[in-house]
Amino acid sequence: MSSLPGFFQTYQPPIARALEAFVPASPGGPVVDAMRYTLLAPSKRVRAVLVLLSAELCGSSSRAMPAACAVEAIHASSLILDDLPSMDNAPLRRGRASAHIEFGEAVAILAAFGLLNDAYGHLARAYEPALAARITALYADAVGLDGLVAGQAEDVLATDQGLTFDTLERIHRRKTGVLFSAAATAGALSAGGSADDIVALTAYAKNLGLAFQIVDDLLDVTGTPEETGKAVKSDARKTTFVSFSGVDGARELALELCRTATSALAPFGRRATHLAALADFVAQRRL
Ligand code: GRG
Repeated sequence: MSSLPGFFQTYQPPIARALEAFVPASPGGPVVDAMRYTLLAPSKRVRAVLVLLSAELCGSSSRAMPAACAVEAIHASSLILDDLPSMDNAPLRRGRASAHIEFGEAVAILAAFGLLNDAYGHLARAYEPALAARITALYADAVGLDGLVAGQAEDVLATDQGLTFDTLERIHRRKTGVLFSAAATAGALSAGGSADDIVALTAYAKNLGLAFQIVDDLLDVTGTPEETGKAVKSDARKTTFVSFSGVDGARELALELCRTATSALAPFGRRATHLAALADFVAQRRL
C-alpha cells in the first residue's frame, strides 16, 4: 500500500479546517503568512491522524483536535528550521519553495518560533489545567533535549562523519520517533485513556516513528520530488540507515519495525484496524 489508507480522506478535511483556524489569516503580516504557508501546505497529516486515532481507541476523539493541531504546528516548525541553509539547506518542502526561500531566513525563523509558541498557547487554552499541563509537558519533552532538538543537533553535527548503528538509531528516534510517541500519548490522554492504553500506544508509535524516518531515508534515495514534495538525494553527506544497511536492509528494518508496531496493538483487538493500516502504509509509502 503505497498510497495513504482510505480512511485518511475522512480525517484530513476536519484537520485542515482546524489548522486553518489555528493560525488565522488576520491580522496578517509576513510572519503569519509564513506560518500559514508551511502549516497549511499539502501534508499527509500523519501525526494529527495518529492523535485522533489514538484518542478514538481510548474512547473518543471529541477532545483530541487541539492536541492534533498542536503536533502539526510543532512538526511544521521543525520543517522550517530543518530546511534552513544552516541545517539541511533544502529548497523544496511540501511541493513548494521552502519557507526561507519564499519569505527570507529571518521571517522563516520567526515563523518557526511563532508556530511552536502557538502550539503551546493553544494547548494551555484548550484543556483544563491538569490535562493542559500534561500534554504541554509531553510535547515540550518531545521537542527538547531528548527529542527533536537533540536529534537534530546530533544529526547536523554528524554530517561527513561515520556513525555507529546505535547512534544512528538514537538520532532517528529523537528526530522523528519521539514526536510520534507524544502524538499517540496526547491522543490517549485527551480521551482519558488508561495507563495500559498509553503503554501500548507508545510502543506502537515509537516503532512506527522510527520506521517512518527510515523510509524517509529510503525515499531520499529511491523517491522523486513529485512523490515526496521535497528534493531527493540530499542525504549524500550523512550516514543514514540506507548508507548503513543498503536499500534492501533499510526496507527490511522498516518492515520489521512496522510489524513490531502492529503487534503492540494486540490489546485493542480489531478496534485498532486503522492504526494497523497506518503501519502497513508506513512500511511501503512512496509519499
Ligand atoms: C524547535 C520544533 C523544533 C525543532 C528543532 C529542526 C529540528 C529541531 C528538528 C528537525 C526534525 C525533522 C524535520 C525530522 C524529519 C521528520 C520527517 C520524517 C519529516 C517528514 O514528515 P512527513 O513525511 O511530512 O510526515 P508531511 O509534509 O507529510 O507532513
